[in-house]
Amino acid sequence: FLTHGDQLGVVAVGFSGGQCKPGVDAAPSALIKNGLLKQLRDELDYKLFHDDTVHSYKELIPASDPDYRGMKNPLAVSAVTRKISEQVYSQAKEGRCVLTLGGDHSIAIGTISGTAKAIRERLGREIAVIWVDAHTDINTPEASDSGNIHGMPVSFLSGLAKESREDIFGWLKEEHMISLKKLVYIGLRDVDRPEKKTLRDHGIKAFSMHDIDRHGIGKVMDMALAHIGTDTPIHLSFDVDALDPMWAPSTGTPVRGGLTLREGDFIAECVHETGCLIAMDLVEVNPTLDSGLNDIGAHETVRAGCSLVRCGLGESLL
Ligand code: B3U
Ligand code: MN
Ligand code: MN
Repeated sequence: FLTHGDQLGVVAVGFSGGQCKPGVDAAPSALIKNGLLKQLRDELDYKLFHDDTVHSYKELIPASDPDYRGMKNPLAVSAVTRKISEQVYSQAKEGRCVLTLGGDHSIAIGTISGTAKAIRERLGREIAVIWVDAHTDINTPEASDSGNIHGMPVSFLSGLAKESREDIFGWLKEEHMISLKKLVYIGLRDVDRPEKKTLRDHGIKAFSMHDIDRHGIGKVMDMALAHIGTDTPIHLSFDVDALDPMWAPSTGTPVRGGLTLREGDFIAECVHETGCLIAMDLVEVNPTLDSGLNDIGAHETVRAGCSLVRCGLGESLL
């Protein structure tokens, strides 16, 4: 077994600096208020390990944070993700599965570097990453049009983007890194041109919505998990914008033509079933963005997020 099955480390990250829309920092409280942690404790029987507070990391955010290599809020995102990396590492090194509630997707720089380091030290293994998202988040700073760091985490985690300044991701060392060979994307439909070139050049395994339409989600999950191989520790990083806006409208960059909630839950269930899940992130829920089109708004997005997490943590097991 890769983790103690009954123990769950929880990190609640109220941080939105990886992109420009406020409100994604309110997601952890909204998810918890909707009963997520109580359900994990009372219905799924996890013993939870976490601080009582949702971290805002205010003390780490500098008064002045000018753009650097086109990145917005570089000092803040670097300092906050460095702290998250330590938080996740200290949970994972105890052998716990770690649940991180974001926050925007830049926080994965922290979560994945933390588990990569802990699993190397504890098991001598490299982790695999399943990245469920409408986007690939693999822009380098120079290739990014937006400068938003939530579109760059995979490039920093894989070493595609390098920076020697310790205060701007230079703290990421070899031990924190992941291999692009053990990365699988699911749900893609809004990928920038330089990102497509990166996928091709590095032969990165990627299942777009087109692939899901063609093969069905069952076959896609078989192929995704076959690529990773059995008995490999898996970090599942789930961006709620992978879901269709019908199910998850309250997110910063909704893209039509996405996963149904059931397909999202199925992905999480399949990862759980492997017995190899060592960490899950749920990111980009923004309860303050309400489309107002109908009654499927912020509340539905929060509910969908809770469902994804419960499925990843074993709710559907009979
Ligand atoms: N690829 C674009 C858009 C984007 C990435 N992730 C989200 N949006 N959520 C970028 O800004 O890098
Ligand atoms: Mn993302
Ligand atoms: Mn996304």
